[in-house]
Amino acid sequence: MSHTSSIPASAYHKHPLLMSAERLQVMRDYARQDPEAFWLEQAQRIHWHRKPTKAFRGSFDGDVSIKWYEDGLLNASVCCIDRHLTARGDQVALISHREGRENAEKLTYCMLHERVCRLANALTDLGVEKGQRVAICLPMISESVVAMLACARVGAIHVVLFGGFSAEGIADRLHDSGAVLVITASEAKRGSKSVPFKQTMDEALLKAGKDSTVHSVLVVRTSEAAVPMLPGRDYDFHDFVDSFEPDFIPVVMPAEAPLFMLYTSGSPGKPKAVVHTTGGYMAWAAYTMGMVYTQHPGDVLWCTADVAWITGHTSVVYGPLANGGTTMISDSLPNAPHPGRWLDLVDEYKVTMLFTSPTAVRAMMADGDEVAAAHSLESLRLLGVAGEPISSDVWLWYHDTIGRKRCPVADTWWQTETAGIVLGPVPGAQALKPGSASTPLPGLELVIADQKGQIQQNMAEGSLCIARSWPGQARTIWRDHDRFCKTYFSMVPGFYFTGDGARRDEDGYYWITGRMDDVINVAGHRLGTAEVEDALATDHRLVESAAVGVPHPVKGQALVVFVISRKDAVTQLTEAGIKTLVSDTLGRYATPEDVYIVPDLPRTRSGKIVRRLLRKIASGEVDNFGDLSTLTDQDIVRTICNFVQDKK
Ligand code: 6R9
Repeated sequence: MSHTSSIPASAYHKHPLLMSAERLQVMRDYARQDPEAFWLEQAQRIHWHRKPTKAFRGSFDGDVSIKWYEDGLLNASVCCIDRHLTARGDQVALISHREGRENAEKLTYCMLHERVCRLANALTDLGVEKGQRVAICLPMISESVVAMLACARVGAIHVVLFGGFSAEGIADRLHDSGAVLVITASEAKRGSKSVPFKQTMDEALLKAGKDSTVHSVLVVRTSEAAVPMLPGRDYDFHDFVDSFEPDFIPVVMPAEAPLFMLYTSGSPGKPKAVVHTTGGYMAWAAYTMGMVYTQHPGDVLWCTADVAWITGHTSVVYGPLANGGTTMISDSLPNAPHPGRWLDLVDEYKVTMLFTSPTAVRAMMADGDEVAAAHSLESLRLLGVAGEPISSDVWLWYHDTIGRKRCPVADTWWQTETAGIVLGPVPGAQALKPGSASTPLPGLELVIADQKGQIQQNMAEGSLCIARSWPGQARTIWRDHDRFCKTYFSMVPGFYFTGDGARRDEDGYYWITGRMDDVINVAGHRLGTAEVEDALATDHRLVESAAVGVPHPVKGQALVVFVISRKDAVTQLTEAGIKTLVSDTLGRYATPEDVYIVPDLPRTRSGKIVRRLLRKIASGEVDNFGDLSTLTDQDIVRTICNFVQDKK
């Protein structure tokens, strides 16, 4: 809420390496006056085999063409590893904590180099060539970081797939991306549960059948449990990889060569892979992470995101390593085996910067203040969040109880498509407003458009758009440039439309109001309601369905589905059956919180389902539905309300 007063930068200890307010202003002015020079200067944060002489070339109009640093040549793994070997080869680059194992694995830059090179040799031996796609589906273990960097080293495009996807979801993505090789694990532990990575991958490959382009599967054995291996296709990761040479000459890539693609839910329909390229992305990862999470000597950055999301790519792997920092990963849960587990790890590994999701903060808050009070948390100097809106009370709890009022909280707004932080405070250089994602980083020009697409000045509320390109901007949707143009550039012609609504206040601070399309955000995971409805439509006992997001105290939003059952169906639909159908088709993360089997749905005269009403009803409202006169059948609202109330 904007009425919470702001906290001045002077409220915190000013580390000598932090940027001053004056310097930040100089950067903003420079970026505005000479963007070309500004972005060429930011590109110096990374290592180039041939330095670029141009920054941006392209346009948001018509066929949308985006190119950055076009004549530059580089390799992303060199930016993240080789360039640090002389100055800090023995510094820890990666701390990998595994629940249930005594000591975390600590890889120095030299060790990381060795592992990445061995895998790069192994990939080459298996025939992986530059430009080909390699799918990575791993838990949060060191091999996931090594795998991404090894792909980068050989010039292959990595496609990291979330371990929570269903076999069908994985099969679709393998098919769409045309992946030739898969790197996966035998299983993963999530608290007391085992997640069968290899089994799901086998099912996915079986579904893909003869259409599959995958010729090899590397399997990291994460436990003693037996795992079926298909001779000629499956390889034990370490048995195979560890015998290769620990050196590999990086494949030098043009700046605009794709580095990775990442699937994300969008509007409408099926998930799409956004494509990020090497030069712009690397410079952008180094810049955005350097501005907000500046690495000071001795810093340990723990970003708790899964590597399968953009936050994992930029804030766990590429950003901190490009900046020569120490990054930490862990496969633990925030409150298992006991509440406060993540705080134990903050103390144990002397984490200085903790970057997590509002959902995790709310979960910690629900554990009670005593849990936080029982920890030292003295190592922390900066806290951060991203992925979903954080309310001012949760922000203040994080700030006061975890950060002990000593650590600034950086609420950063960004997207898979932006690849790095767009809105976020520069710690030490500006005031913080609890619940606001602050202001754009220098070089970014954000605008708010009204319903007609008119750009609004000063204080305003509307669609959040970006006026000019930035180096980390997604270049296209894999094999569907048309969809890319339509999704992001047709709403407000000439501008990138983010899909989010926002309000800009009197100080130019932005307050995100939420998605404006049919994307919902469950515990920081993007989910398209149309994806859920498509999954449900495969059951022919169902006439129609509507999926909506409703507020949830911990997850931010929860998925609720309404379905109409076919009257003549031989077997009856059940709520449990519907939940299983969604989780089998999309993945466990998409399991609906509630399912209501109803006789009909509220519709307008033109037949459109009125989701606004369903959202209200599912949130427990029983009246205040506003004007219902446009509905074909007003009684249905009362009928559905009764269904929901009966269940509660
Ligand atoms: C980084 C990431 C992007 C969507 C985005 C928005 C929501 C992200 C936010 C936020 C409010 C923040 N979002 N950060 N909403 N405040 N600080 O999460 O990428 O998974 O692509 O999600 O998440 O709705 O459009 P991604």
